Amino acid sequence: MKIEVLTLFPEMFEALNVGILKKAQQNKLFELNVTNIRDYSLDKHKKVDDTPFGGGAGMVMTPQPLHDAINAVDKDHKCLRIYLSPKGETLSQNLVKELAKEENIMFVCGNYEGIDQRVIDLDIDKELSIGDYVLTGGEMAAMVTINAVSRYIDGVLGNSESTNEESFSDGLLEYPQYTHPQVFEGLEVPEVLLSGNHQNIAKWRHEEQIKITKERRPDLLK
Ligand code: 4FV
Repeated sequence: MKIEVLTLFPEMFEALNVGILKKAQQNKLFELNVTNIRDYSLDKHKKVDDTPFGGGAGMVMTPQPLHDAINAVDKDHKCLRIYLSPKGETLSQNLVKELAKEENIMFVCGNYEGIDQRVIDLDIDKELSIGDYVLTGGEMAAMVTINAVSRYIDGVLGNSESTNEESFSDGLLEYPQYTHPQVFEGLEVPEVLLSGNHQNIAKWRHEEQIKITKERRPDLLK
């Protein structure tokens, strides 16, 4: 998978160059290219924002730098072009799995009050939200999405990890996890997990999933 990111703050994406995502890039499991939108501004002062028509607080990103950056980086429109916005479809594990099937994805990160609507109309394929709150910029939303999607790229998770049994993978929240020591601060690991009886362990884990999901996310059970 090739991931293109357009942002005013390329340095923020250094956060993806650590841990398993760094290793995955080194192993060429996916490619991450980050472009500074400001490099495409034709303004003599490299301006990329201006006041909103109709008044209102804050600034809006001007269309020319964005439009030119998008079409220079993705000249043949091979990318699924995603703009991060509270107005978009809310990210979910199912949508993550769908995005993981794409060969090329471009994340366009707005800042300030957002971007000129004409860029969305002309150049964007999908608006995507990571939740019902407002951020100062789309960069962290892009990183959250890239992180979640990358877990579904073959080879990114080691053999010991899997996307099979985790929250939302079967529509339920995940069962509680325990590791060594067997007793910690006087609290013991549930006996069944020490039994070696895999059928009973699986039964206990599913029962825990149902219990936790009923308590915390009954909406998932519908
Ligand atoms: C956001 C979200 C988000 C809105 C204006 C960036 C900001 C600024 N993106 N999920 N929630 N974006 O708040 O994705 O341009």
